[in-house]
Amino acid sequence: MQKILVTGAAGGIGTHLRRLMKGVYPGIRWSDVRPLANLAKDEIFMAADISNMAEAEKIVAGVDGIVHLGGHSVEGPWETILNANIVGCYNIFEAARRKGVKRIVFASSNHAVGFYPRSRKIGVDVTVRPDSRYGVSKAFGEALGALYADKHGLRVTCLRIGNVGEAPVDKRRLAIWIRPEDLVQLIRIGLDHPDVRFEVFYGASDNANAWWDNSNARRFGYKPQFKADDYREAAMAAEAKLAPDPIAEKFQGGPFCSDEYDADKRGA
Ligand code: 15L
Repeated sequence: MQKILVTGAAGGIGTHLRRLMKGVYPGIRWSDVRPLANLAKDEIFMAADISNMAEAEKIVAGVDGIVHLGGHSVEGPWETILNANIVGCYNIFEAARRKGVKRIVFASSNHAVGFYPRSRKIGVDVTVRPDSRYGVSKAFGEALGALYADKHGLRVTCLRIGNVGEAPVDKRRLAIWIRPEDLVQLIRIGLDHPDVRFEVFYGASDNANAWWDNSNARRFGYKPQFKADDYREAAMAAEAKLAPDPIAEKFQGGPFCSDEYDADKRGA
């Protein structure tokens, strides 16, 4: 892979990538609707609102691969999710097809499958069980990825990302945490591995309490370097300070599941 575009570059994950992917690919094009903090002289930035197709086409033109992080990264009102994550995601895939882009790595989320119980270990072949409008938008992005791979031959990797950070911050994150360095490893598999057609990987480090079977990523050579268990004590101390939330504690998506939850009022 030569020329790479990263959307959503001003966000948390984008900020990690600016540090960790510097020099890995020549002349990475960073894009966001917001300006980038501390733009270095050797960084290339193009502002774009990807809910506008013309702007999406402009940033996509001339690249070989895209890391699509752009969009709203948590639950939000339907209008917000619709524009940023449904229309915006469609525009990126469609612009990529029109402009002859070869690969897309799509930042999906654990919230596409958040309503699986924590008691169940899931692989990448399960039916989606979104826990929020945000999770639905990530399931939509995965479906778009499959369509553009099967019908148009784009090579697509969907990363169901857990929680990205330097350390897991509570009990749930002990299961789903990923260090930015391990995420970069997954992204590079999506951009470079010759056998990728359409793949789903879990974005998690080597976590002892994982709820996900990530053997598909390992089949492509993923070797996570970090373990959530190394931070267990601090994470459990932080957990002890949280208010009890039985619905969040039952399901993998945690507070995304208990937020607006009223199934019990309908006898479920
Ligand atoms: C996500 O998908 C969000 O983007 C991130 O902000 C976290 O909330 C994460 O999931 C999580 O589940 O912890």
